[in-house]
Amino acid sequence: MSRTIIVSNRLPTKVQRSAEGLTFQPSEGGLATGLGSIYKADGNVWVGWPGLFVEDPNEQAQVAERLQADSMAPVFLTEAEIRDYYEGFSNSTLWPTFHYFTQFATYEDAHWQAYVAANEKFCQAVLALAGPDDTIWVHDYQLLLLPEMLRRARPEATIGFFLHIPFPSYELIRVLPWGAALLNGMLGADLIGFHTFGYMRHFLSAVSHMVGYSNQNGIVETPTRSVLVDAFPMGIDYQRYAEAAVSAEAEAHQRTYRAAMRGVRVVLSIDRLDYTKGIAQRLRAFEQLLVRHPEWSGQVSLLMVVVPSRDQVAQYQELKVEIDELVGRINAQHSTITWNPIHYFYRSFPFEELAGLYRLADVALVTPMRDGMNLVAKEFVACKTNQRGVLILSERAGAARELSDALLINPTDLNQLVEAMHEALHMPEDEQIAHMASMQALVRQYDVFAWTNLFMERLAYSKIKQQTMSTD
Ligand code: GDG
Repeated sequence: MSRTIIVSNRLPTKVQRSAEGLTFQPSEGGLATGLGSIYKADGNVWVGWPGLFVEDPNEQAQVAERLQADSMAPVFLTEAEIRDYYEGFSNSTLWPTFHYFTQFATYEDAHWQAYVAANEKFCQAVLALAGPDDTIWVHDYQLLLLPEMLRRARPEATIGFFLHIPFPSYELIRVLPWGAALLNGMLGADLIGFHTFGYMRHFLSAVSHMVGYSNQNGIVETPTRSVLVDAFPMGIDYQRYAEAAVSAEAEAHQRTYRAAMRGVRVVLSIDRLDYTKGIAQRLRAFEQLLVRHPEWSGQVSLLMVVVPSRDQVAQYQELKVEIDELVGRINAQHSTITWNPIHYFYRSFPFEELAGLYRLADVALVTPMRDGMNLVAKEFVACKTNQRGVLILSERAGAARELSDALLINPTDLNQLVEAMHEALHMPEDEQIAHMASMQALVRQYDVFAWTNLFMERLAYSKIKQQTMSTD
């Protein structure tokens, strides 16, 4: 029987250490939902790091046994691997480079060596489970070398790769001393997927300049195989968000929030703490809105959720300080006894409360400097079941390619951001409904299940094509 093996840096279950011992919490992430029907099916498995350091072999066995019952197989990382492969090469070299933040990128040979070794470790974990004809779907920038490693060991396997972050211009890739090796790593796959055609074009151009393989209609010809490259914009579980937004729980949350806000309009901002998300720029723009359009003073509040992330990396710690200071300064300068300009939460909310916030918001401010896709934009759209509300969206988020009915802005252009907020808060209801309805139709149709099916179908097709070509 042929199996499907999903591989990503993190497993879809969060394992944490508490006073009572280890706890296991299923992740609510979009990827886990979308791939749930695949990895939970008979014989299939998800391979990845459980997200914490486990040293004791007995404890490792206990974690492995528990995860195995839920179709998962853990890859345990050492403290040095977490530091050099994960926080180092993945999050301090690839993440900033692929998001055009080269000023934050480090180029450490030791981190590169750890990245190669960790990819090899994931490879061994997959090989321990995979048969020669299995389908393996590898995810994201932490595992760029894995497709080629797997290909060498399992030449007949069907291997797919999907990148969740942007693929930048060739000019950025060639800055990396290991650029060609990374491209060759990805080319071990039969199918390589990106969120947008733009990222796909950047990849093809980098491959042609740095590896010397040309392509025709997205098919890269290597000396031994052809590799299909395509765009698959990732969706969300639309139904789940739409239903959560009208649930009794979300309604109760929304009612409490509304009463507390006393008629003040709400601009919502939700992100992981990350310099790519444009959080500080957003705060400055909100401050300018109050300065340039003082009529909004006392009438509108920014509700900002920042989810803690990567707090071991220096830039993230600095960004946290910057955000804390900006919020403090703006609130100190503008608040009144009865009104707070910014409600700032540095934590994550349970799913139903999140749905309540989406439902409450008059405007969602999704203004990343760069973002592979951005699912928050799509979740906001799905939760607006009465079709009132305005999405302000950065043109540099992958989601902007699909959600062209949003108010699209350049996040560096502070003036544009200020005026977009002003316009959004003034937008007549019939206009809001027209834009929201057309975005909803799109987000509903191309949901995460459609995304998964399309990728798996194309992967199967790329393999059949490969086989017909080799027998011709
Ligand atoms: C990467 C790429 C790409 C946020 N706050 C809370 C919460 N969230 C959930 C959101 C959303 C998810 O986190 C964030 O997803 P994004 O897509 O916005 O961003 P990244 O984490 O950077 O994801 C990105 C994605 O991969 C998929 O390919 O779109 O471009 O960077 O689902 O709802 N969830 C809960 N409470 C919170 O407070 N429960």
